[in-house]
Amino acid sequence: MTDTASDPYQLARDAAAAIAEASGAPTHDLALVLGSGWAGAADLMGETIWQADATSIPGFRPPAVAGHVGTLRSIRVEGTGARALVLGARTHFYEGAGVDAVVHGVRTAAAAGARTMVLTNGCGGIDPSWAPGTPVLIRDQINFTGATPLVGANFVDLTDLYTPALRQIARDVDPSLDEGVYMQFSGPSYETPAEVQMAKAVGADLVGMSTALEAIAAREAGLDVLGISLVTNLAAGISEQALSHEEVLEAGRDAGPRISRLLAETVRRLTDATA
Ligand code: 8IG
Repeated sequence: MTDTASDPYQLARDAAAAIAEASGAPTHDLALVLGSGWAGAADLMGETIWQADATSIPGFRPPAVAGHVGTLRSIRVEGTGARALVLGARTHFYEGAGVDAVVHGVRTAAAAGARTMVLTNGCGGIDPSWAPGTPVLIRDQINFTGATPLVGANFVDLTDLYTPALRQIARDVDPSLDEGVYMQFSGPSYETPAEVQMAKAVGADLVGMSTALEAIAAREAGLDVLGISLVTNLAAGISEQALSHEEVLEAGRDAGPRISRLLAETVRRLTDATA
């Protein structure tokens, strides 16, 4: 099947070719998705060689959420010279565009040559010791969407979905980083307090509306995956406070300097290790 309209992998190859052409970089070494609160975090990584509105590249949809910036960037990583493809926004499952649209950025990164996918997000925290603004490394995940990007008898092994060696690099950069299990809900409502208690009972530490489907697609494509969540709010019922999108944006702004340094230094070290 080579028909772009019906083959999401071909659409990703078309997108990668368009990025190569527009950016002047025939391949990229790694890619990052910047989630809620992470928009400024790529600025310290290196020099932006190219940037464009994502909608100028095949298969990318305009962002649906305030605070998500739909920009694609090609960055030359400071110190290592590796090229990083930065996806400044994601398509969420709750937009109803289907799982292929959700994982298009990941498949495009793989088609562009990336070996490593860094997935970031803003999420709710279940551990009350994680104040809003705390970054947490994703150790494992629970895909609670009822969906998957995989089709057919494609039995992808997810035992070490979040590559242990990459987590170690992030912890070397920031030894105070905790790790947790991320549970992807469909959204777009936040959880009820009862759902948060269910998530806790099945082993989740973080609740959100992204990342898990993307991580599966990344692993299908053979990429190493690093996931970092920014706890922007305590999950519903964990604190007295009701949840608001403003709270989420504010926590991201306040955490900016710390997570920017964490991301930039982690990317520098992991491109040092793989270059
Ligand atoms: I930012 O508390 C953010 N995204 N499901 N729950 C879910 N998604 C989120 C939350 C949250 N906070």
